[in-house]
Amino acid sequence: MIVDKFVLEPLDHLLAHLLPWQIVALSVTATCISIFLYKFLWQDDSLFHRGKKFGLRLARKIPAVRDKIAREFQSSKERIEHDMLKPLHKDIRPIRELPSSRSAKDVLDLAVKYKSAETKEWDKLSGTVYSGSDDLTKLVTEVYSRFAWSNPLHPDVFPAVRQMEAEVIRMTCTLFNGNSDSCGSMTSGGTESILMACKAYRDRAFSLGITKPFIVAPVTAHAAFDKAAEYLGIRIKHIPVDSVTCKLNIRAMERAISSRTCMLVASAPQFPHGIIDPVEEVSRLGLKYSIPVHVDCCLGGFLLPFMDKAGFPLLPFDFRLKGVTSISADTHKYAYSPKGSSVIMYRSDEYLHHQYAVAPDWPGGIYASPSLSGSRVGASIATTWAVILYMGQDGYLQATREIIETARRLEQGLRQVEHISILGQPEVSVISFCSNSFNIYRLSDAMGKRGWNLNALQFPSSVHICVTRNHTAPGVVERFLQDVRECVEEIVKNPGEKTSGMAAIYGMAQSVPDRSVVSEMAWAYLDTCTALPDHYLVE
Ligand SMILES: *Cc1c(COP(=O)(O)O)cnc(C)c1O
Ligand SMILES: CC(=O)N[C@H]1CO[C@H](CO)[C@@H](O)[C@@H]1O
Repeated sequence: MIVDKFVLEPLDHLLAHLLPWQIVALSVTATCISIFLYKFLWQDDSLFHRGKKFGLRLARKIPAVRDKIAREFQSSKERIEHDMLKPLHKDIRPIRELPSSRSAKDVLDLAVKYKSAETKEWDKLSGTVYSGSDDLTKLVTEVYSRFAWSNPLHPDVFPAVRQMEAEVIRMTCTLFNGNSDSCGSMTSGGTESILMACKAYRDRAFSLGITKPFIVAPVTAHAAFDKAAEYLGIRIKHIPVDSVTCKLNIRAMERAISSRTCMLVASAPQFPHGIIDPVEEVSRLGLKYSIPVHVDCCLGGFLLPFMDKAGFPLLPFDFRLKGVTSISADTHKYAYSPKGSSVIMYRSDEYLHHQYAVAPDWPGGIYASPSLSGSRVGASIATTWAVILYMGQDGYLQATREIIETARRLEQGLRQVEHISILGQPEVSVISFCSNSFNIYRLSDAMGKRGWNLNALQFPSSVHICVTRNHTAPGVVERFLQDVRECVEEIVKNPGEKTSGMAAIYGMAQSVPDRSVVSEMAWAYLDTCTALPDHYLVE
């Protein structure tokens, strides 16, 4: 009745003088406008965000802004080139064309000459080389030489490598308390492992009728998740972490979940601050909403499973938690195998099957591959297998004990340095710190001049050191702390001094509101990585 009186009657009255074709035309136009508005307003990117991007794009057209960006860009580019394109050796000329053949001895001599330009101070690196001990180098190169030509794409030709991969996967699943249903693949590294998990969960979501799936991950989750989202054409929602503990805000994660969520992510530990997310609670969310949970144990891979026994008890983080459906663990970090090796594990093949890629109709044959690569480095599987057997339970336990003890000693020492504070309560091997008194990147620059290679972090400005086996040698922690104290003392004498080097680049990059400018600078960095300019080589 009410509808009749207040809606339909006035509408009739309004349209009474229109011709039928006009009513049809009006309806079509109104429908089109509604669809347009709906599409314009309801996008994955909020209206506010799109407006901001548009505003920043406009701002770049203003001559003063454009010139300032160009100047900053040029000076960053020069700084990057200056740092990276130093000549290796005064009589090494870059090779640009295929030379005529040389003897193996000549080539090896030249390789050794190239190598001599690289640092030998591995105990001054953050992460990067996780062991590098001479006994491992010997084992790895001997095993490599025997498997140099193997390719697990052909298990019929290379059954040994097939079995080695199966054994590495099984040993790793067992280490993470997977039962006999657990399964997985070896990949070329943490990034590929994460990419594969995201691919599996995206395709699982597709199979459930979710057309635009998205990942929900803490903002501190590794950038490999952003890369995966980019490659896979899906979206990622970043969840903030607590500003003091650096731990994932679980309530914010729950609020971000929707019917389109294809996976939840927890890190154990996360790369920036070495903090373990509340994996148990993420697992519970996964069970509550029937969403798969990936635990990124890339860094913690071969440390966390040994920490209880080493005397540093942890809450459960692995397949013991019912909601955890996959785990990535890098063998090329704390399992001490050479780079190019990681394991992605699943609770059952129900998930793994979504990772596989099969082209059943290819004229080249029925093509099936488990992960990103087609042909794979069999030797990398063999060396990983060899290193794992060589280390064994007791070897990893001992290494974990030494590394965590070293990290705790380093943390305690840093806590005593004035003007520096540690972020959160580091639980594993990474310790991040910042300063309220000065620009922390100046400290990493000053330490860099003394040969120490720290990782720069942002939002908030901080740096970290990732403790490896090499730091466990006597005196390394003491030398590090001594250098930190001296550098800090030097810096606070002049806290407002103009920055240079990394400090300047990071300081500037964080203050740029238009993040696409920062991306372009990163392209300049990547371009430099493969550059062979002449002018740097004539000294
Ligand atoms: C190292 C790391 C990764 C993956 O890195 P790769 O360089 O591809 O091996 C992922 N997550 C965390 C927490 C890491 O530390
Ligand atoms: C314990 C360990 O791995 N030590 C290594 C540290 O790095 C040097 C090279 O700088 C190796 O020779 C050591 O064996």
